[in-house]
Amino acid sequence: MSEAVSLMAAGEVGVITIDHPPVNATSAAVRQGLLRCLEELEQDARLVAGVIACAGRTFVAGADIREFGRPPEPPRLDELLSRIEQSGKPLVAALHGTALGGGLELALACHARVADPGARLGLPEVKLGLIPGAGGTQRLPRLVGLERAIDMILSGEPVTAAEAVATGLVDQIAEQELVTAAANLAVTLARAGSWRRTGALPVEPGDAARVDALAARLLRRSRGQHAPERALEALRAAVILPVAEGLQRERRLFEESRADPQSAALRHLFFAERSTGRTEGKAVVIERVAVLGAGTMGSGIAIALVDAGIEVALIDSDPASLERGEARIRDHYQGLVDRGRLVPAQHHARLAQLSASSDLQQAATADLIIEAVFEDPTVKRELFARLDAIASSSAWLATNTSYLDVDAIAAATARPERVLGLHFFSPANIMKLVEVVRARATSADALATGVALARKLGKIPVLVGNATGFVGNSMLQAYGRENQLLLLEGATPWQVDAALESWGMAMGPNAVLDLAGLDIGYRARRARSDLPDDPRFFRVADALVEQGRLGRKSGCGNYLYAPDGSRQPDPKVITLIEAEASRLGVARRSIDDAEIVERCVLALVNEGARLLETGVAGAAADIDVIWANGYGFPRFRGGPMWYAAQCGLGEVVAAIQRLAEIHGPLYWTPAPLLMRMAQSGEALFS
Ligand code: 3H9
Repeated sequence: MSEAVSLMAAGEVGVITIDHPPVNATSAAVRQGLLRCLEELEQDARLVAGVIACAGRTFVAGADIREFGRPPEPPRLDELLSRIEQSGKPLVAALHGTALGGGLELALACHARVADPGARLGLPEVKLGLIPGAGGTQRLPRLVGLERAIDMILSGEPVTAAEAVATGLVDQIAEQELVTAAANLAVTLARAGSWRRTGALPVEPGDAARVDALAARLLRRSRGQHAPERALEALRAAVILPVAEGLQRERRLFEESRADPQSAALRHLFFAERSTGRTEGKAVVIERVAVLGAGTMGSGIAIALVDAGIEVALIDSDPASLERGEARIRDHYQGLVDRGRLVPAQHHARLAQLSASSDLQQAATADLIIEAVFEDPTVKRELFARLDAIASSSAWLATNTSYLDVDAIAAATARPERVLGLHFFSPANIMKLVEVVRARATSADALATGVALARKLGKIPVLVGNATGFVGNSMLQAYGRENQLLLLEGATPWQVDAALESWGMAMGPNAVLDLAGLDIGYRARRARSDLPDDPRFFRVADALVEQGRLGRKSGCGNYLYAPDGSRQPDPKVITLIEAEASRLGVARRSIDDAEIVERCVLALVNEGARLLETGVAGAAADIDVIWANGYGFPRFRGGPMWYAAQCGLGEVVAAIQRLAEIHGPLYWTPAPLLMRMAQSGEALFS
């Protein structure tokens, strides 16, 4: 087996190369190899300096995340990097691809940094519930100042090579071959006989008021998470403590974050997001897509496709709707130009990829047709029946329905094996999640093609089975049902929202209903025959619609909206809820926040378990990915199923049974899968 790290002489420079696919993470073998090569380099009198570079697609993209759950193997990365910093020969990091986390920390410990123009550099540890643990919080502020370091570390967002050179994070952008450029700089440093040790530099503390405001803003954004708070503490230590003590403080805080259940949850999602959408089929490359329906969803999908370099024919039989959709897309791109995020040439190229027409025949040359017309099963079936005669025989047909039966839609065509669901979330150009729906006849190649397309769009595809609402919306129905019952029983919409938001949900369910438009669910419920025979079911939402309160778009719904979009509680809503509760004979009482969270979250878990058992969800991790990426479930809780596993399935079942005693079995019969697992001790996650 070839070594993960090797040393080769290039003239008087020793080039240390890390070759550890896929992303050159600093696994034990890499750390050991680096130490060995460093010692060889130091002992070799012919070599005056060194370069640390990587083979493959990227410089080190971080510590090996898989190792965090295991006992550490020596040498520790932080100790190795301090050793590198103290080396008697100058070392230059040659950065390409993504120098992230422990990778950027390795570069910071070197004596200079040269970057490929396309490199990106960052410390994304907070996204894994961690803080940089190998000197990042102490060395980065010494190079770029406290304010920029806070920005990079608390946001976790990477910077470009150009930004890095402007802030002093890297010394040069390579204008020639990267390793040669780094070697030349290393020789220059050796000849000069002096080089900078990052740890010896002072920290530029910046303007205290500005730094405090930035930190407060970033902490607000990461509400509920522990890692950004810890990272800030470590960064502040860099200003007041000598570097050796600062490094110790960082290490303690890193270890605390590594042991924090929030980090385990975030690491679970990291791997879960990369494990979804695995299929046996063979994906076909999609170059041209017809999007049918130019509404909000259709135009959002069109933008996502255009951004990925795909040619799009936007088709809508209603010329006015087509015009509005096209205008929406043009406005979107013009907005990017105005904000300097798109240069005119790119703007022109994007628009050139898009055509708009009222003629369905324009779909004839598409590799894939995505239907995004309104949620009416008859309209959809008729459209698919017409597509057979128009679409090329090799074209795939996808529906963007969010809950209708994909089998019924596929049955309208003569090629059901080429029909699948691609359930995008709104706004489709922003939301990462796509449920790739497998109907009865859908072929493996159709699924693989849908998954590959979603990945090309930068989305996270999750394979799901064909059941009303698939995975995400089935669970949303259970969650929404509890919200609605809590309202009848005595909670207010703003209390429910506040309780769930402070638990970590991005937005409370009543604010979400207002945003989406209460009439959407109202219409959908009327079209369904499979809903529980329960007069309380979504009764508050329905009563709001019947009073013309449709949500934000009508200025009122669960809340009252000011023209600037801000919301406030509306006493009329309480009157309406009280009237409905009294009509239905529901006794009202005071409800505490813990009950709100317990009932809404357990409703999700129980429904998730049912979907898992019936195979509509392929894995517990898939459910977590769906809820974290499509429904604002707090990532630091890992998703509903991870959360349930952490609570303990025995506890979860006991809590559901307790709720059944109070509220009856209609909604609170524990899913058989949960019962079995709780009894046998089998785990949801291996
Ligand atoms: C850290 O560094 C802590 C230190 O401060 C302190 C230490 C003491 N480890 O994403 P992709 C795998 S924390 C292990 O599909 P892309 C990934 O699972 C770390 N495995 O590719 C996948 O495996 P598979 C800070 C990793 O091109 C394969 O590589 N660093 C790691 O879309 C390809 O990944 C980060 O948080 C890892 N660090 O994106 C960076 N990274 O093929 C995390 C990736 O079996 N990584 N894998 O599914 C990323 O952001 C992206 O992977 C990257 C490439 C941008 C690098």
